[in-house]
Amino acid sequence: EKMHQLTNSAEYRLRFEVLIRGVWYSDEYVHFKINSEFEKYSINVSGYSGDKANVLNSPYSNVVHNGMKFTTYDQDNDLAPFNCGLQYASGNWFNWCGFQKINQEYGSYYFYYVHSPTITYCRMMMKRNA
Ligand SMILES: [Ca+2]
Repeated sequence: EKMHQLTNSAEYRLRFEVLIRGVWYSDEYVHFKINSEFEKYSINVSGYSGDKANVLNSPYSNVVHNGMKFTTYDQDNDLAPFNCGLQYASGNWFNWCGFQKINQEYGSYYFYYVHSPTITYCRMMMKRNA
């Protein structure tokens, strides 16, 4: 709810940072908005730049996160016939589950095409545009 309020009060950007085998990678969207509770806190991003992957706009349409509603273990708002939040033990803007799984349980899944044990650190940050 706070992210919705903030991103609708001003222009915000969203940044992903991951540390993989000792190297930091970042991906950024210059426009970032979270819609209202009525819209299930769906996400809208545009203006990608970065050096790893356009993680919210995968080339595979069934895992594009952009425009998706937020799913949790008890709120199935994704497009899969099951709950991706339960399946992957996380909350996310799942489509038919995901491409980016930054909140996912450690040890068995993937992020940026990389098996998660190789990721030392990952974070999402938002910042008001100047
Ligand atoms: Ca579902």
